[in-house]
Amino acid sequence: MPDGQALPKLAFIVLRQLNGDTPMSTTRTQVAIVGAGPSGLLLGQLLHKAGIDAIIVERQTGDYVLSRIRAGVLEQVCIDLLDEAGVGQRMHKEGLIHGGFDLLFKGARHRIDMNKLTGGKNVMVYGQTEVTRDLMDARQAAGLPTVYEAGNVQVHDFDSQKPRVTYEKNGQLHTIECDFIAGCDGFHGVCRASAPKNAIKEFEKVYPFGWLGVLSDTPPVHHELIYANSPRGFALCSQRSETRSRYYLQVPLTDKVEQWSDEAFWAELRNRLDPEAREHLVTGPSIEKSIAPLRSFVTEPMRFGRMFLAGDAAHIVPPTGAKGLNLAATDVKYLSNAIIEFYQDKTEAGIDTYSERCLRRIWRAERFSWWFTSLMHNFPENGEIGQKFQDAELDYLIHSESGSRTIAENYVGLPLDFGD
Ligand code: RFL
Ligand code: PHB
Repeated sequence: MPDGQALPKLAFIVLRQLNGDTPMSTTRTQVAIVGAGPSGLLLGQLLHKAGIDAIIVERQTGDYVLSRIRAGVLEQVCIDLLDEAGVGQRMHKEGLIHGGFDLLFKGARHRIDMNKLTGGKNVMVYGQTEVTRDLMDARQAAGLPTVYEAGNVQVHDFDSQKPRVTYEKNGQLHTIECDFIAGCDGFHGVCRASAPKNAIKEFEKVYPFGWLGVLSDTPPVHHELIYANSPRGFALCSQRSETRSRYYLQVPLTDKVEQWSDEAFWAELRNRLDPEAREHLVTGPSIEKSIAPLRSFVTEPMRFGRMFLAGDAAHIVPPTGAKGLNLAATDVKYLSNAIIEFYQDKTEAGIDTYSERCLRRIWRAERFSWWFTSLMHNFPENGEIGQKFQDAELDYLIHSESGSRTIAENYVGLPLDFGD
């Protein structure tokens, strides 16, 4: 045999296996969940509440998963689900209820009173990091299995009654035999990539800009969120608590985070705000800074035999309107209900309609996020007339009650039975 070091790692493992000296283990569970982001963890918790076993395999460490700063706004449907999963206590204590948000354009701010316009509905400002931490803590407290740092995760035989998930850890090859695979592994995951190419259709729009986000331990500039359309580009003033702010700026896709000093960020944010906000803005050192690309993306269908996709594994929305995590939560609700019905009521009805039910809700949220993104961002290719159209639409929205209600009811989230 040639020098083993010259062989690719995978081939080396295969050879060791053939020689019979690679340790292997096989475990059995009902549902193998790939990905320990909010979708995978929430699914695991809801299944556990119903007495269904699941193992989660995650390729990163728990700390890494918690270090990703993402969503900040939860819809009522998501809040209810976290309560149902038994992890809502801290969220109710620390989360901030918001009944409105501001639209800033042509240098002036206008409040959308979501609460009044939707008959009493609100959203909750509570970071995805905290949601994830609450779910992780609950999983650990219940002694439920999560495999972090699982390498080379692969899904097999999901077109049969006996699907399997394999992964490598500590030089060992592990197999999980299961009834179902839940692909909760995000946009870059392995599950969607493993679906047969002739059975999957993908719809995608990539936007010609990204969001530069800064997290800072400074009091928020305003008690509610401000979405700003300025000729210099979009800006968003969000928050995580009364002492922690989250701000975003529209930046060219070619920008690198290293090019943006804290000073440059604050100066540009100030430029995009109204005089009052500019005056109230408290700046400080960033504790996180990153650039996220924006895309609209949907996979159809979301079921492949006994493998289901949920959350960012199946769809991405641009973050304008804060729908991503909320959509992931409703996928998980439909999926957990379908799996619970399968075991408890011996029916496959929920499984058979999973994809269709999710996609109806997903396309509505995709449409809203695309529309809100198109309304609020600067598109130089549309010229001055593009800015004029945006200003006119914003002017209509804030002065027409039906216009304001349309944005409010989409922002708080359409009811689960909308259109049924
Ligand atoms: P995640 O969070 O990406 O988690 C997937 C997990 O799967 C793991 N993984 C694998 N594990 C094993 N084997 C493999 N081969 C694997 N490949 C991947 C990953 O390591 C990861 O841990 O998807 P999930 O759980 O579906 O959750 C979706 C949400 O994270 C996402 O939709 C939101 O963050 C989107 N989003 C927002 N959503 C909201 O509802 N409200 C908001 O205010 C909001 N703001 C945002 C956002 C997303 C943003 N970015 C950065 C894209 C703001 C931003 C800037
Ligand atoms: C956030 O706080 O991260 C956030 C809030 C609202 C959005 C997007 C992101 O629309």
